[in-house]
Formats: sequence, C-alpha cells, structure tokens
Amino acid sequence: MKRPTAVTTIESFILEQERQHPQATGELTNLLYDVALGTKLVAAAIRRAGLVDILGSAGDVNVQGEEQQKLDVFANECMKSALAAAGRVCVLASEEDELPTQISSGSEARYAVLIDPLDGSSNIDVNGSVGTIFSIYRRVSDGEPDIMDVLQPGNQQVAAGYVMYGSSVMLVYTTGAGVHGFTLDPTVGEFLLSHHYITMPETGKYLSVNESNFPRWTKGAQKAVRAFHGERPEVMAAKNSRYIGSLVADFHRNLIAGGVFLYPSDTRNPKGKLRLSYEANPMALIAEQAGGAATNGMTRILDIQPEELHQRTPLVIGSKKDVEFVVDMLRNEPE
Ligand code: AHM
Ligand code: MG
Repeated sequence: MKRPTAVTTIESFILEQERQHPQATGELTNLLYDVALGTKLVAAAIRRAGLVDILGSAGDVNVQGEEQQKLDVFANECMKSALAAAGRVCVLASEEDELPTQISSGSEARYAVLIDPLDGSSNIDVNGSVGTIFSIYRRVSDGEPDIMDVLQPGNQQVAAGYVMYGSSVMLVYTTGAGVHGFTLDPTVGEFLLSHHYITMPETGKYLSVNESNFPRWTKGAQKAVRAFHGERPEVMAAKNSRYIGSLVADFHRNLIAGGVFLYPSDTRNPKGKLRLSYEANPMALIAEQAGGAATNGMTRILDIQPEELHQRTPLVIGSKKDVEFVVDMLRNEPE
C-alpha cells in the first residue's frame, strides 16, 4: 500500500528540534516563527513589485491612503512589525537603520535580532532574486537593552538564516544542529520542509565574485581567481562563474551545488563591502553548519569581535577546500 508523504511545516519542525532539548522553553521556536511571518509579508510585497508603477510609484499614496514606500524600507517595516509584536526581542538592528531599535526592556525579551531586510535590493528593478538575512543572539544586558546585545561575535549566534525570494521562496536556517530548508507553499501560506540537513560539497563547481573589481584586488586575490579560471589545473580544477549580485542568491546556489563566493577587499573598499553582523555572520554560521567555511582571509568570520554595528568585512565563504585555497593565496600575497 502506498504511504502518504509526510508534510512538515517549519513550526512543527522547529518545535520537534526544541523538544529534543529538555531545557528549551519554546521561545526560540516562536521567535523563528515571527521571522518566518515577517518574510511572508515581504514575499507578498515582492511578488507585486513590478506592479508598483501601475498602481502608484514609490512616494505616491495608494488606494488605502497610505504612502507607498521603497521596497527595502517596506521590508524593514514588515520584519520589525513581525518581530516586535510578541515581546520576545529586546533590540533589533537593521541595515536600514543607523541605530538599533529598542523593542522591549522586559525580562521576557531574551533575544537580540539583526537583519538585512532586503539583501541585493538593486535586483528588484530587474526582477532578479533578493533575500532577507537574520541573525539571533541571546541578550547579554541586564535592565535596559544595550548596544553590546547586537555587537556579539558570530560564534554566539543561537540561530541564523535567510529567506530567498527566487523562483520559489525558500527559508534556510540553523540553530547549530544542521542546516534545514523550507519552501513556501503559496497556496497554503506555509513554509514546508523541503531540504533536510543540507551539506556543502568540500570542493564546489561555482565561482561567485564581482570580477569588475579584479584590477583593484590584491595580488593574492587575483591569483586565486585566476586559478579558479583554470590557469593552474595542477592545484585547482577550473570552476564555472555564476554571479547574481545578491549575496543570498549567490550563497544559496553554492550551498546547494558547491562553490565559493568572494568579496575581498579592494582599493575602493579596503575593508570589504559586506557587513559583518547581519550579512557575513549569519551566512558563516550556515556555511560551517553545512560543512563549509567562512573567513575574512585572515580570521574565521565567526571569531571577529564587531566594533560597530555597520562594520564591513572582506568575505570568502563556501565549500571548505575552496575557501582554504583562497586563504593560502591571500596570506601569501596580502598586498
Ligand atoms: P545590499 O544589502 O545593500 O543590497 O548590498 C549587499 C549586496 C550583496 O547582496 C551582494 O553580494 C553585493 O552587495 C553585491 O555587490 P556588487 O554590486 O559590488 O557586486
Ligand atoms: Mg545586504
């Protein structure tokens, strides 16, 4: 007799994972569910993005009399509303806001959350893939929430993940017990388990890097990329180039199919371009949990102590052996 295929929602999956830890209170489950809800609101808005000009351009007033906002501002508001509702978050930091937003000082507000609400937003105008990235820490402050709640190194994250708004909407997350992926079923509005225990191949097929920066890289970065082009087959097999310009989408491809993403420092961006706390750190935790690696070229991303909220970092992330290869090149020729 044919057995029915089990359907697992994100809620039941996280609950089951928490149940295996008797000390768990279920709060993290609820918080992750709030994140998922926020991203569903963002997904709904993105699906209508191409209609904005027809229904009223950004800055106009829509039929409900509300002012229409640019999508990244709107995504920020969606995420904040979803996370603020239940009082589980003490402070929320976002790429869109210069300063962190205090949400609650109550003792039940045990988490600090950092988000990039709409990563790769330049892709919106061309109907390309974008994403939302999130990073969750346990609160370290007593009394009033503090900047230190959001300036913790990535190795203190209790959960991290992203949602990719691509040909389908997918949520990928980790709580330190493997990486799991859920696909949004738009007909029922639920994220359903589609990728259980995702692992990255040790060496990948793909190279993702903005090669227009090549003349401004260090010799080490140039050498690494040339080797990925196939110039040194004795030490590195040639890779296929794929670059979308959206970290979430580029990382996601490499997570599933194997590969390496680089945004090294260059003479225009001497500290790198990507943000440590809400772009590099959450992706680094996912990469490591999937068997990959992430570094700034010298130090493991998760071990960097952030000094300011919007701090930038060079980033090399992906399949472990590919990342190690780049690190060797960068260390040998750092200039
Ligand atoms: P954003 O969060 O403001 O959209 O910027 C970050 C994006 C990343 O998603 C992407 O990897 C990178 O910037 C692309 O930069 P570039 O256009 O220089 O290649
Ligand atoms: Mg971003």
